[in-house]
Amino acid sequence: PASLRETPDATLLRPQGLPPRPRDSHKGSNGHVLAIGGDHGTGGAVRMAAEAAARTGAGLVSVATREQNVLAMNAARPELMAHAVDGPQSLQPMLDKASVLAIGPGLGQAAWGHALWVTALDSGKPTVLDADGLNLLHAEPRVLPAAIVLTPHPGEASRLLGIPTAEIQADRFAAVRALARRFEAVVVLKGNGSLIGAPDGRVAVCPWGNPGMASGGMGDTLTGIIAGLLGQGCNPFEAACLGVGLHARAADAAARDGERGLLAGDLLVPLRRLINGLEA
Ligand code: NPW
Ligand code: AMP
Ligand code: MG
Repeated sequence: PASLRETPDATLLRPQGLPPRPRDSHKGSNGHVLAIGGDHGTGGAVRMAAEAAARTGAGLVSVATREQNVLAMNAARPELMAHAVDGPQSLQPMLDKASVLAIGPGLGQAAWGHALWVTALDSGKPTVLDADGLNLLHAEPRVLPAAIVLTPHPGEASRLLGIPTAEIQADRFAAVRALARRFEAVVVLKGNGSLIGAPDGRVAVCPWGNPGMASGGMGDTLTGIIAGLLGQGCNPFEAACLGVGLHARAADAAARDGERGLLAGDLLVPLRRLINGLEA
C-alpha cells in the first residue's frame, strides 16, 4: 500500500547492495553459512536456503541434512558442502566450523529435527531461525543466540504469539513489535509489505515484492539471503532489512516474465546482480 511506502523507516531498506569486496578478500573472510534442515520430503527447502546464501556472496556454505538429500544436492550444486547428519554428534563438527546458522527450512518437528535444533541453538552462533525452527520454539521456549533473526510468515507468527492469523494480519505492526520484544530478536513478519522489527521498537517496511512470491520455497530463499549477509558482516537488523529488500526486488525483477509460475529459484540470478549493485 502507498501509505507503507511513505513510512520514513523504509529508507532503512538500502536499495544498493553491499560495497565491493576488498581485492584481498578470500572465502574465509565472507562467512561460512551452515544451513540445517531437510527432513524427509522437504530436502528442497534447505537446498534453496543454502543456494541463496551462496548467491548472496557467502564464502562457504555447508548443509546438514538427511542422508537421502546429500547425493542430489552435491550433483545439482557442487559448490555446497552437503553432509548427512543423524544427530548432535555428527552436527557438532559442522557447527564448530560455521560462522552463521540458518536453522529450520524443511527441518520438521520430529525427534531428528528437534535434536539438531537444540544442539544448533546451544552453539550460540549468529542464527536465522525460520519455518520449523520457529514452530519448535513455540513448542519449547529456549535461550536464543544474541545475534538472532526470526523470519515468521503470518501462520508461524500466529503460533508464536498464540493468537489467530487474522489477528496478526489485522495489526501487523503490533505483531512484529510484540514478537521482537518477546524474543529479544530482530523479526521479519513476512507477507505483502514485509515488516522488520527490532527489540528497541524500530520497524522498517518493505515496499517491494509481488503476489508471485506466494509459492513454496520463497521463504526458504529469504532465510539463506539473510544468513549470507550476516556472514558478510551485517548486524542482524541490517541483514534483515537489506535481505528482505534484495529478496523482494529480485522477485519483482523475475516477475517481469509474469507473477504466476514464479519459482523461488528464479530469484537467484537477479539476486546476484542486485547484491553487486547492478540493475536486475
Ligand atoms: P492459515 O491457514 O491462513 O491459518 P505452515 P509451511 C499461514 C517447508 N517447505 N498470509 C496460512 O495459515 C518449510 O520450510 C518446504 C496469511 C497457511 O496455511 C517448513 O519446514 C518446501 N497466512 C515446512 O515445509 C517448500 C499465511 O501459514 C500456513 C501467509 C512447512 O512450512 C514449501 C502455512 O504454513 C515449504 O517452504 C500469509 N502471507 N503465509 C520444499 N520445496 O521442500 C502463511 N500463512 O503450516 O507453517 O507450512 O510454511 O509450508
Ligand atoms: P514462506 O511462506 O515462508 O515461503 O515465505 C513467503 C515469502 O514470500 C516471504 O518472503 C513473503 O514476504 C513473500 N510473499 C508471499 N506472498 C506475498 C505477497 N502477496 N506479496 C509480497 N510478498 C509475498
Ligand atoms: Mg517458510
